[in-house]
Amino acid sequence: MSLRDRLRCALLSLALASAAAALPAAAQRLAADVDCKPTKHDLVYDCRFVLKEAKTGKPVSGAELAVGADMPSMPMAHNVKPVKAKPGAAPGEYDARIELEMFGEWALKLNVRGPARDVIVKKFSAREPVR
Ligand SMILES: [Cu+2]
Repeated sequence: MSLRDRLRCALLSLALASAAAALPAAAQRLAADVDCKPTKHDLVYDCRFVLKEAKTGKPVSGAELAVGADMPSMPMAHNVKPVKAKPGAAPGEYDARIELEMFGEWALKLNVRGPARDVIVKKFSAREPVR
């Protein structure tokens, strides 16, 4: 690596670091557990999401959660409209019915807004039921 490349690299990482520092104070890392159960309709799943603070594991209630879905192997091929999740019974729980377009590997995109905000991507594999 030439000196110039090294310099460019250092500048780039500096720029990235300051971009990260510019995030609003309310931004915090969230984590999510996802449990999706098939319904009697193919490709329709009842999903339960548990949102929590990544650092402490504390459940995050009172957030607005919208769940979208995409297939990483088929960029731009799908257009699943994000659905709003409803708060569940326990703290940090949210429920949403997800309707996918084909079986295979999906990435669920959890868009969290409200008191806590983050975007969490979770893999989900939609398996064809054995009949
Ligand atoms: Cu696909």
